[in-house]
Amino acid sequence: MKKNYNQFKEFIKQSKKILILTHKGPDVDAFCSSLLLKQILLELYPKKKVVFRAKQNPSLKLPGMKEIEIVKELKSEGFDLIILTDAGDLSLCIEDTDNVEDSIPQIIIDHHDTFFEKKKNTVLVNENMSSATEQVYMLFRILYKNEFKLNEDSSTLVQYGIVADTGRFLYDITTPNTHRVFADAKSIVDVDLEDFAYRNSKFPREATHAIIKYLESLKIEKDMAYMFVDRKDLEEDLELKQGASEAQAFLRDRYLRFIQGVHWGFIIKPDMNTKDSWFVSFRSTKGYQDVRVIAEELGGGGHTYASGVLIKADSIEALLTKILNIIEKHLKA
Ligand SMILES: [Mn+2]
Repeated sequence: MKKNYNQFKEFIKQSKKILILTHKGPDVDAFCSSLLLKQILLELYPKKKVVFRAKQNPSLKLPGMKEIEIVKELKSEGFDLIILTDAGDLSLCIEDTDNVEDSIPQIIIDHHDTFFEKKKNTVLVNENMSSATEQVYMLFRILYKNEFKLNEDSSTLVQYGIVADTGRFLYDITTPNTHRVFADAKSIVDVDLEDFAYRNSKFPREATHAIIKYLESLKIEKDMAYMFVDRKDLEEDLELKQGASEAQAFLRDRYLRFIQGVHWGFIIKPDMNTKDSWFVSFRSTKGYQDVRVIAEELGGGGHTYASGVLIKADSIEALLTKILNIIEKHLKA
């Protein structure tokens, strides 16, 4: 048995109150892996207290989502173990205003390529799988063997998490094991994937105004495109502020790389919680640009063709200069 697997079990056994957290702005895999983890832990250890806290609900219906504790501020008081899913470091899960003790033992269950400095009292489980959901499933499958059984709810979570993060098995993070795990889950309950993919790709009509604003900023340089909205515009325009996140996700996933001649690029959104922080998301078509190295140099991380960074800059102009300089450097390299 792998050493970190045994450590995982030890950490769980020694704890009484477990807090599950996932990355900020959680996606489907973040929610599915967290909910799956919570459900399995409660089945295996009914006497332990297991709480999953987040600042927002999933945008579509997921089994067990009613048990998510929605909070304004994340707090770790009273817990003796923190488990992070779909994130490699606590800093990706909390904001400055949150109250989470870094000294509490931590288990990190992740699948991203970016690795953080290892801290004391921390167990890392990351075998670079397709999704955090697949990693949670494999961990329990191997550690608990026949004690661990899927039911309808957990099978649904496994399928949704994998389908969301692999883009319905299109991305090359999909491995034979991903298909095996999916097959295990599908033999318990057959979820309607077409319906799920459709619901998962909906966006609110309120995002339209923000989409227009973003498109006004579109710049294309050779095979790269980028878009942004400025913090000043966001502060003065409530409609833009409310739609910015959805617009950013829509344009990032379904517009940026789909312009003829464009293969990669980035999109910027101001972080409204801190006055000088910005989210920058990079995306590339397979085989074109390694955007992870660019994000890493800016202090972020992710996958080769999908990466991101939360970055500080005084103005949108200063931020763009910083990003474009690093891009230029990597293009020459
Ligand atoms: Mn993920």
